[in-house]
Amino acid sequence: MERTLAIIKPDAVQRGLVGKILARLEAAGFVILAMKMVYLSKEDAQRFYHVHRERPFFDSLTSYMASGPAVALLLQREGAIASLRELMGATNPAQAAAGTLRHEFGLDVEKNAIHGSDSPETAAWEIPFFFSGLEFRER
Ligand code: IDP
Ligand code: MG
Repeated sequence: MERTLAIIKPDAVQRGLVGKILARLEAAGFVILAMKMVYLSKEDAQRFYHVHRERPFFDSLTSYMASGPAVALLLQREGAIASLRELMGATNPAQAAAGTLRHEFGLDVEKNAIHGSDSPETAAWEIPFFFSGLEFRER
């Protein structure tokens, strides 16, 4: 079993899509080990996305991630990291395959509804960014 970190991003929370996205994740076999609504500050968002600090979209991305509440999820499944990336679809919803979460729920390349860790190393850093060991147990 593998674990990954997902975030239902502020655009999706704001449009009332939390329940629909959770239903899609559960239907795809992900077990929710931990979940909470978070209000990232701009500084929190800058820390979370530090790998993108040189990108032209960094300032806009981090302002957007701090623009309203998001839902952080610790998900478990066999092959969770790759499976979630596949279910999410391409970064740009306009290029995401039909049936993917970003195709269905994303607005544009920035406001694309959901985040998912992109590798085991990233997941190992992103999971404790949001969740302490007191907040989940192996299942
Ligand atoms: P990913 O979320 O599919 O892994 P990354 O390239 O890691 O995509 O980018 C992180 C986030 O930054 C994206 O999910 C999206 O919200 C935002 N982003 C990526 N590329 C662009 C862009 O070209 N313009 C604006 N925002 C972008
Ligand atoms: Mg990424």
